[in-house]
Amino acid sequence: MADSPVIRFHVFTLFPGMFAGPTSESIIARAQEKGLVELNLYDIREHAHDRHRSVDDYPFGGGYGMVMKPEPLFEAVEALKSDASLPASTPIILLTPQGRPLTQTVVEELGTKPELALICGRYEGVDERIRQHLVTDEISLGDFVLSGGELAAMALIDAVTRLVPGVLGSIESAMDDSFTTRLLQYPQYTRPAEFRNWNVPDVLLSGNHAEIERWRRQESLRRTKERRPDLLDAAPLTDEDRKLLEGL
Ligand code: 9D3
Repeated sequence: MADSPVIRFHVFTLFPGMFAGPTSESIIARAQEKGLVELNLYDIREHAHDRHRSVDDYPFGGGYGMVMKPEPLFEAVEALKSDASLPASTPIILLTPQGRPLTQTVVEELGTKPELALICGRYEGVDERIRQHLVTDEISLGDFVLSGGELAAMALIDAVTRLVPGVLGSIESAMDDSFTTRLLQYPQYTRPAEFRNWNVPDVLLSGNHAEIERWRRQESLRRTKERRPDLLDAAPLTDEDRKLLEGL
C-alpha cells in the first residue's frame, strides 16, 4: 500500500453519481484500493448560493440552450486551490468538444502530473470567462456529440490510471509499450483451434515463433493499411515492414 497516491484526480461535475459505476470496478477501483490513484468528486451545485441553486442561465444575446454560470464553478475550483496541497502548476482541464483531441501522447503527458483537475461541462457550454480565467487546458474525446463532459472525464481517468506504475501487471504494461509500434493489433485467437468449422491460422499452431512474429507484424501492417492508413505515416517502419506492405 502506497503512502501517498501517484496521481490525484479532482473532478468538478453536476452529476457526481455518474462516476460511481466506472470508478468502482476493475482497473480504476484496484488502483484506488492500492492507494496509487485518488479520485475526488466535487458537486458544482454545492457552490450555488441562490434560492434555486442555479448553475446555468440563459445566453446573453439570446439563442438556444443554457450556459453554465461562472460563479459556482470558480468557487468550487478555488476552494480546492486554496488547499495548500494543490500545486499551482496543476492543470485545470475543461472537457469540451472544442478541446484538443485526446490521444495517447496527451494521456502520457497528463500521466506525468501529480494532480489533475477535470471540469465536466454541461448544457450548451460554459461562460467564456471560465475558459479565459480558470481553465488551463481543453480536451475533447473526438468529433461526436456527448451530453456532457462526464464520460469524457472517465475515459481520461481510465487512460491515465492504467499508465501509473503498479496499476497493471508487468506483462500488461510491457505490452503497452508496444503501443509505440503505432500500428493496429494483429488478429488474436484462443481455443478451440476449430470453432464451427472456422479454423485458427496454421502458423499460430506451428510453434515456430519467428514465423509467428513475422505473420503478426504482417497482419498488423495489413490491418493498419486497410483501416487506418493515416497511422502508417507516423509509424516507425523497418525496411522489412516496407517489403511486407508492398506484398499485401
Ligand atoms: C453545436 C451545438 N452543440 C451540439 C448540439 C454543442 C455541444 C455542446 C455541449 C456539443 C456537446 C456538448 C456536450 N459535450 C461535452 O461536454 C463534451 C464532449 C463531446 O460532446 N464530444 C467529445 N468530447 C467531449 S468532451 C466534453
